Amino acid sequence: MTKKKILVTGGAGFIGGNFVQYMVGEYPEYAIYNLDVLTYAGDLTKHRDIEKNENYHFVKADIVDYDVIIALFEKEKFDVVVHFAAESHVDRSITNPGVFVSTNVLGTQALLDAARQVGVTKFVHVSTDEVYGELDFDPTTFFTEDTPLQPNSPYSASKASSDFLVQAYHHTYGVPINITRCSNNYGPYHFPEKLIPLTISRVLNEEKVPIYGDGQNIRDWLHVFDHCAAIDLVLHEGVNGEVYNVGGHNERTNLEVVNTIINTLGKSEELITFVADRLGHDRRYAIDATKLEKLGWKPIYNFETGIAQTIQWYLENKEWWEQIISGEYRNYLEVKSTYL
Ligand code: NAD
Ligand code: TDX
Repeated sequence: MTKKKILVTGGAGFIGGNFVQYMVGEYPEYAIYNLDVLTYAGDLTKHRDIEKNENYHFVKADIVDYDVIIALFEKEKFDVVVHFAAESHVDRSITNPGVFVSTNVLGTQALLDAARQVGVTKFVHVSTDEVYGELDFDPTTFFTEDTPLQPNSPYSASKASSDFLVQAYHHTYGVPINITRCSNNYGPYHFPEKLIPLTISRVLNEEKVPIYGDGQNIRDWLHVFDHCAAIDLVLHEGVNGEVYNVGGHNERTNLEVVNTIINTLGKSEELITFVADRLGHDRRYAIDATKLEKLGWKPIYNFETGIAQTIQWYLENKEWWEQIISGEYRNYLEVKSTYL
C-alpha cells in the first residue's frame, strides 16, 4: 500500500521537530518528510532516534526557493502539508525584519503555489496568537477566531500576511486549508533565545536573567505536546477553510514564569535583572480555544506540571542546549545585549 505523504516544513525547529517525532510515533502508515533549510534555529540532532526510521525523510531546502519547492512537490506528490517553517523570534524581527518578510511571507506563498499546482488534500498553516495584536489586562477578554488581525511586531505582521495569503489561496484557487493560531509554546527543544529556555539555561549557569520592562506582560503558555495533538486533530478533522485557535488558559506574567523556574531550581531571585523593554512589547495574549475544543481537543498539561517536566528535560539534556549557547548563538547574544 502506498503511504500517505505528509510534508512538514520547519521540522528541525522547536515545534515542527516535536511534531515530526509525534507523527512518526503515532502514524506508522504515513511517510513524514521534514523540509528545513537549517537556519540557526534548525538542528537535526534532535531526530537521532528517528533518522533511520523508514517513514522519516529529511529534505534540506529553502521554502523561498520556488524552483526547488515545485520540483520536490512534482516528484513526491505530497498529500498533506503542515507548514511550520518560519523566522520565529520577535526580538530578531525588531533588529532584522527583512528575512521575516522573505521567509514568512514569500516562503509561504511559494509553498501555496506548489500546493496549488500539484494539488494537496490539506494545507495546514501553523500561525500564532500574535497576529491578533495585544489585549489589555482585563482577565475576561480573549482572542477568538473572529478577533480582527492587528499585528504589532515585524514578526507578527509577517505571520498575519502569510495568514491572509493562505486564506486568499483558499478563496481564489480553492486550496484546502486550515490555519491554527496558537499561544506561546514551551517544552523540549525550545531554542534557548526564548524566555523559558533562556531562563532555565541561565539560572543553571548562575547567569543573570533579563526581564524586559516591569515583567508584568502576560503570555498564555501551552505545552508543545498539546500543540502537536491540536495540529493532528485539525489535520484530520478540521473543516476546510477554517481557522482554529489553540491555547490552554495558562496565563502568567513573565515575572511569575521566571520566578517559578528560579524557585524550582532552588536558586536566588537576585539573578533577575530588569532591562530596557522590548520595542512595541505586546502587553497580554490570551486564547479562547472553544472552537477547537468543540472539535475534540483538550490540553493535557497544566503549567505547573509542564514547566517542572520541562526543567527536568533541560537538566537531562544539557549537551543539546550547551552546544547551542556557544558559537554563533553566543555572538547573537552579545549583539543583543548591546541592543538592550
Ligand atoms: P523555530 O524558530 O524553533 O523553528 C523554525 C524552523 O524553520 C527552523 O528549523 C528553521 O531552520 C526553519 N526555517 C526557517 N526558515 C526557513 C526557510 N526559509 N526554509 C526552510 N526552513 C526554514 O520556530 P518554532 O518556535 O518551532 O515555531 C514554528 C512555527 O510555529 C512558526 O511558524 C511560528 O510562527 C509558529 N508558532 C510558534 C509559537 C511558539 O511559541 N514558538 C507559538 C505559535 C506559533
Ligand atoms: O530575555 C527575555 N526577557 C523577557 O522579558 C526574553 C527573550 C523575553 N522576554 C519577554 C518578552 C515576552 O513578553 O518574555 C515574553 C516571552 O518572550 P519570547 O519567549 O521571546 O516569546 P514571544 O515574544 O511571546 O513569542 C513567542 O510566542 C509566540 C514565540 O517566539 C513566537 O514565535 C510565537 O508566535
